[in-house]
Amino acid sequence: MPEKFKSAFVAVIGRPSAGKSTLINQICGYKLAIVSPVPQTTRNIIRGIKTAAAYQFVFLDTPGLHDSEKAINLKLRDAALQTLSDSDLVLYVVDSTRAPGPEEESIISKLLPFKNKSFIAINKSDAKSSDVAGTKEFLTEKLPGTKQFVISALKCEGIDSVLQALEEAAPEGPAYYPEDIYSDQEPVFRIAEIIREKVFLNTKDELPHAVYVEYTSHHKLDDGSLVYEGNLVTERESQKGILIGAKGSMIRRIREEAEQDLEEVFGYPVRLSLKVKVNANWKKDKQLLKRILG
Ligand SMILES: Nc1nc2c(ncn2[C@@H]2O[C@H](COP(=O)(O)OP(=O)(O)OP(=O)(O)O)[C@@H](O)[C@H]2O)c(=O)[nH]1
Ligand SMILES: [Mg+2]
Repeated sequence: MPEKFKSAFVAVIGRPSAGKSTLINQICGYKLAIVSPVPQTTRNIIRGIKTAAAYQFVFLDTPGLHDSEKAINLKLRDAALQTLSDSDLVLYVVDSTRAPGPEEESIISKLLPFKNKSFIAINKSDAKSSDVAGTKEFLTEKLPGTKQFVISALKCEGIDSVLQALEEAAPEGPAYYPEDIYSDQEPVFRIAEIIREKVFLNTKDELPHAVYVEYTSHHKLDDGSLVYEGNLVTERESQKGILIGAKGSMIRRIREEAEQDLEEVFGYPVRLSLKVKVNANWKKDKQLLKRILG
């Protein structure tokens, strides 16, 4: 380990769909956090660990900040905001394809007390609809002096400069995790997340947000594969029907796509046994929310 090893917890915050999870996956080199075009894909603080010769960063992927008074959204927002004060550095990801509106201003007002440890990543510069100049102008006015970097998380462009700036700003400190570790997530949590990603990618309207994955059990088979049993819990009977699909086609697709990703993530086959259940009130059940959102 070099003499002046640096380490930092880095909170990654921004609006839903800004590209926070995509960025962390690219930096860490693994699919740690699930990604989908549906806003509010991330529901938990996901840690992604990046270790280099001279530093270790623990990135804290957060649920996108979204103004809504619903219990689940308030819990997601509280969790994301808590990471601002808990972390050494903050990386604020801004979507340059969306005109900055009141939601962006609301995030900036929460970021202001942490301005001195913050960096801005203006994301999606590769997209046709990206307005980097307009986004820069807005951010320069609202957060003068805060360093901005133009990146494309998707195309892996501009990320090295962000890492360099974070390294310069990071305090000296020890590695918190062994160097070959890139995630501290329990396998059953990662499995549930990848199943949830496939729900987000294959269903639309309100359905993705109506679903959570309830873990039941898992066991290893003699051939080295893992069997995971769980339920996809929805809020309504009609949603249950959509999730099952004609002759079970939807649930089969979700299962097969998830099994394919899981084998890549774990290096051994994961067989999923999934049922669909209805619990009309899961989003209002405080104890359940505490269990699944942490
Ligand atoms: N064109 C383009 N699309 C991107 C880029 N980064 C992310 N996306 C897309 O934007 C969508 C949202 O990405 P996520 O990484 O899930 O965004 P997030 O900020 O984690 O979203 P939440 O978890 O909902 O808060 C996905 O469809 C990504 O493929 C980028 O650099 N360029
Ligand atoms: Mg996310």
